[in-house]
Amino acid sequence: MRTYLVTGGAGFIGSNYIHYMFRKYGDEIRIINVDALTYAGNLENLKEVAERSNYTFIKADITDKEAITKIFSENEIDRVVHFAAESHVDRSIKNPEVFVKTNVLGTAVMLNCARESWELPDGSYKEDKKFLHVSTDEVYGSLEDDGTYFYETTPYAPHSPYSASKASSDMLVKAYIDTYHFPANITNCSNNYGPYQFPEKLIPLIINNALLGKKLPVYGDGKNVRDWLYVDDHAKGIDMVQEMGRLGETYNIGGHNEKQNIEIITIILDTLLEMLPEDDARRAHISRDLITYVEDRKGHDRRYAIAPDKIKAEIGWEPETMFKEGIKKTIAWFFEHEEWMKNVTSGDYQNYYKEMYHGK
Ligand code: NAD
Ligand code: TDX
Repeated sequence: MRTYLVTGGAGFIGSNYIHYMFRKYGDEIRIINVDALTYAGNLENLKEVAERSNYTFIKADITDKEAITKIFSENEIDRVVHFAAESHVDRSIKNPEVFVKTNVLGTAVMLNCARESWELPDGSYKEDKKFLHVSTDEVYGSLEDDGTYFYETTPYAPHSPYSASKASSDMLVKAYIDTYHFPANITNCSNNYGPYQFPEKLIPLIINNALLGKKLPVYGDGKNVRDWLYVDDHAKGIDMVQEMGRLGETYNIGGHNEKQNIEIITIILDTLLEMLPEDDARRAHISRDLITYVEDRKGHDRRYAIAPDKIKAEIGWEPETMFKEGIKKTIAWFFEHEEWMKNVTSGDYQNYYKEMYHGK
């Protein structure tokens, strides 16, 4: 039975990945989820799998070398899937240091512990060991509105402290591949959306605010473009790259679904009205009047767009969920999980929101 060590599995993409993997492989695999449970980590995301005999949760910080070494020494790990990171650009602008600590130092610790556990005295590796580093398209910088795309060969040009820290972590993985022939892949993915996404990110924030009749904050002119991918499609891509990708290679994963932020917001408003029952009182306040233009994000990247040609040609992965369908599934999930939203937006979230949006 193959054993996976998943880092950051209590966050948005990590928890969706764990659900995906158990749906796909059932009892054929074992998953150990290591997560420090920062503000973004939530064990409620995993309550359906918590009792499985082939699932274990360990609360640990990936920068804690001793704790990570212990996990490798007590378990025969076959796959590492490394999600754990500080992931929100706006937070990185306010507090960059924790991004360097978790994203760069944490990745170094994960790489080093895996290498120490997997490397044989002659410099080769135990059979069938693989490390997948989950990264972002933001490392490539910003595109103009000119129909160009990010490719695996696009030079790195990160702008925010978040993307600079992710770029550094990618460089470390590449250094391990080149220096130690370390058995790793990197995936650089576009913006994800779907169940369990923390409402500091655009889509869940807009859904939550619209349902509460709160203003919908749009940065700058609202015409920045992101390439949205439904999170299950990402989870599938990660698994396919790890099992079918060429070791040492980077694969871009993207939705082929570019939209301006303002388009996303109007689609969400229209879909909410389409889906809410006729007698639901919240319909009365859901309108475009809630859209509020606010100060732009510092260093705001204009456009991200991925051409997922390599992953399609080599591995056969393609995005499967059309945005119209994905956003309906996402909104339906939020309707069914009002308690989840209430829980994650109580406490610290209120302070974050007040500071970030000046009480608007
Ligand atoms: P998230 O913020 O929702 O989750 C991050 C998880 O990592 C949380 O569970 C948190 O508790 C955990 N974590 C943070 N610091 C830790 C530490 N020091 N030790 C152990 N655990 C720690 O993030 P996400 O949106 O699920 O993103 C997951 C990964 O995917 C990240 O590496 C991110 O850069 C990458 N990514 C995200 C997107 C996106 O659209 N969200 C797109 C492309 C790539
Ligand atoms: O209130 C808002 N208003 C607004 O206009 C928020 C939260 C965002 N925005 C804009 C900024 C971006 O142009 O919406 C766009 C999307 O913003 P985020 O959801 O914060 O995502 P982004 O900055 O694009 O980064 C995301 O995708 C790549 C993830 O957070 C990263 O972890 C991932 O690497």
